[in-house]
Amino acid sequence: MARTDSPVTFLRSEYKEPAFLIQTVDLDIALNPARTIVVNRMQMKRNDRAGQNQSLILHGEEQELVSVRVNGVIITDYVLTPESLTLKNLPDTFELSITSACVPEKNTSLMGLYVSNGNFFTQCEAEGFRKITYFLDRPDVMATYQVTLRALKAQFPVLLSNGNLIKEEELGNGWHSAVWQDPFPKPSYLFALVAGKLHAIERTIKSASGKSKLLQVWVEAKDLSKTEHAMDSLIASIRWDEQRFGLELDLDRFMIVAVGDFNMGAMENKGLNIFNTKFVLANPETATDVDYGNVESVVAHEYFHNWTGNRVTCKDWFQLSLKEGLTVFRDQEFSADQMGSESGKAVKRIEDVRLLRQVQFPEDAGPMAHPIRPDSYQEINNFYTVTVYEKGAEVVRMQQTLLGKEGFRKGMDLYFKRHDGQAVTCDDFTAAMADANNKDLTQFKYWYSQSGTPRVTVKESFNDGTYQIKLSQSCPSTPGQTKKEPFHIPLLYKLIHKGDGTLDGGHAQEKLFELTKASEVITVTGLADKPVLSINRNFSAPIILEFDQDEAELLTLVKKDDDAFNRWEAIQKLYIDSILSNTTLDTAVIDALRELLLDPLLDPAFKDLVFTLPAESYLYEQVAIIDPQAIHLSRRKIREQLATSLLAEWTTTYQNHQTPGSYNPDAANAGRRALKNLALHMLMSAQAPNAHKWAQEQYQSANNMTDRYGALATLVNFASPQAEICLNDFHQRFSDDALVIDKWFTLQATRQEDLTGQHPVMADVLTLRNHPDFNIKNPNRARSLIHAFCMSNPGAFHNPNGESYQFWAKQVIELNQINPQVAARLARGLDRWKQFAPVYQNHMKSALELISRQDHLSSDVAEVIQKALHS
Ligand code: B3K
Ligand code: ZN
Repeated sequence: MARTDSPVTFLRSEYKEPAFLIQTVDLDIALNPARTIVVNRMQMKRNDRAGQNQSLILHGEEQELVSVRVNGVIITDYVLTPESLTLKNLPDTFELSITSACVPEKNTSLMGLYVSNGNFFTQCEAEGFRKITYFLDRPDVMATYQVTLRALKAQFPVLLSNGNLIKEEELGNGWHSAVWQDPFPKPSYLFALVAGKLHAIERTIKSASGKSKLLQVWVEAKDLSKTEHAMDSLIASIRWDEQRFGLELDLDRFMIVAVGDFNMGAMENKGLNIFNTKFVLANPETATDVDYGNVESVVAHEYFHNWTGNRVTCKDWFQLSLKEGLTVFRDQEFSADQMGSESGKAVKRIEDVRLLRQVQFPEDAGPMAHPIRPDSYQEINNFYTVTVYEKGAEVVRMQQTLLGKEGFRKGMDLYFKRHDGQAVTCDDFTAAMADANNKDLTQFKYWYSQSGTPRVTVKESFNDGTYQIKLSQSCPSTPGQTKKEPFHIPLLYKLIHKGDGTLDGGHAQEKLFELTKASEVITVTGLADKPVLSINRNFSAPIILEFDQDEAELLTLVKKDDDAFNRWEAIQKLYIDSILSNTTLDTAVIDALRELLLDPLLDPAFKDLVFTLPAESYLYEQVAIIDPQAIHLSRRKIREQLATSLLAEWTTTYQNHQTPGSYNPDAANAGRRALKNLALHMLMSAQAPNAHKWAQEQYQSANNMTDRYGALATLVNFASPQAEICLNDFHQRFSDDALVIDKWFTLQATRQEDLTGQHPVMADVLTLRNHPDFNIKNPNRARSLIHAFCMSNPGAFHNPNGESYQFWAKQVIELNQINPQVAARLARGLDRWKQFAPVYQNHMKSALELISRQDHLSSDVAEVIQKALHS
């Protein structure tokens, strides 16, 4: 976060114990948007495990230091820099009291204490607490907190902090106060406060051991009717963690608060989770099925952190995946269980893998590639990545696959038994898994230390009833890592019979093969004919599989595989082959797809994924030199082929998947809507005679946002004459709802490029950038237009004229001044520039250089740009 002209690199190998420990923290905060005064009283103790006579170096940024007292006596012989406060010659134990001031209303970085729509909020992870007070702002310093909040009651009637409410008082002059106590020691990054005009819905439940728990969801008054789903999701999460992992809510009260200005999704502050409104508010008119699913999984994710992250936390920020990978794995498992059916679980798995491949695989192949436990960073905020989160979750999942569900649970139990209340490492986690199961995970740990996506090549042979599978693994070199050791890769596989799909006896079972060497062979004897291999079932390892199966074999998998993931995967391979060779799909493939589309036993949500083509960013990873327009056009051609060759089926699909009656967000209904809206899109693409009329009718008569937005998206994407009227109607209808207006921006920023060149998306984006509703300071709004266009519309963004890259650079530069985290996220947009064909590459390079020439780049943006240009 700190602005820096000479970047400092932090190394995992340089971990040092803190010189002092902070046992208790007593904060007294007088809240005022223009000048907030913080009095921080800490009981300090020298750390026996660190060297003696060390100075105390406290972190502190963007504060005005008012006074420092040691054991009640004012001292002045300290050293103050823009980033630290150093005290020397201290006793072994003492009380340190620091008074400082900050200006929340000027804080646009949204880290530390800030104001959003007149209310106060905090964001401390990773290093925001140091903007509130001087502190040992590192996760291995854990203390218990008591917090007194003071504010004008009329303006800030609600005062919230972590833990339990102890006391409320009227103070005179219109001021009031509240005292909060959190009984659990925590690192500073889990501190939070909220103050302002907010209202809550409440429920009281009994936890597994019969204790009463008060649950609250706090929002602005106008949003109270959109909180039910978040509350239901919270209760479902509490129940799931009790049942699956035996983990109970430990506080008497648990609060969720929604805020409209927030850098990311949500934050797991102890007992006081703060959420982006996007992941709390939902009602049928304003939220889509996808939004409903996201609210459920983000609420679950933050709640699950209470154990994986808060009760057991990270020793340093290099261990981030210890809490994030594990918690993503837990929220994925939770959401899968909420799907209600086996095929629903497969749908969830496919969605998770799609995200991994679209975003994490490119990251792992680019200049920012890092292991899930990085060894170095310049700006920790840049390491809240899909690698740490999503690949981290895959690494946890592989441990469950290797140990079995019960073995994994034993490992989790041991992890909590050993480490509750501690700040620990990824090694401690794998040690608990290994020890509880008597399993050697030494080699497995390369997944934590090596970056890059491993490639596994499969070669088969079949002779006289003996079938051999030769597996070889390798991993491309990544920044700082040229040589890689072989990974321990769990591969689920099964042999499928070409005819009816099943083989006899022992051959019919799914098996687990643990690939540990550079190359190994699996031999199966006694087979009548060559089987079809289904391997890496359910995506058992996050690898790139290099396996040449011909169309006939892939179609056998499409038709006969009982692993839904691999059925889907076989279709993806057929799509990729056609797109990359710029051909069309064979009739046999279209026939197989027709059968799937009409199969009454298949889940509509699964069918929707079957017809969703691989993302452009994933296709880019399949070629040596990226020609984004060629890939875009060829991908569009395949979609048009799917639309026209199955025209009759899309018509019946559209008609047969209506969901009349009141809105129900459950997986079954959401799946029907997803497929129906895909059908509408296909009908438009195929220029079916009724398509425009149906889309317009659906737009007007929809009783839920999924259908209204789905219809509008179709009209806009296919430049229907009705598009503008409906867009205006949509804006007017929802003008008071910021999250829906975000959708309105995103839809226009991500629409399909007009191939005639008459009406380029870039031109619309420039107009929208000046729209009165656009506000670059609000992260959701900035992302809804700028990030959406630059990062989610590759067909329009990658224009050989290079204009959009200049636009991108200017936005990064402007955001850098306002909010370095939002800027740095956008700055990742050209990570893969060196892979692009020269005409694009040259424009990209000048855009990157334009940014790198700026003075006062934040450490966030500087790290991203410098790595893109130089690694
Ligand atoms: N732990 C937070 C992320 C904080 C990001 C700081 N730049 C949310 C989450 O992963 O649950
Ligand atoms: Zn998290």
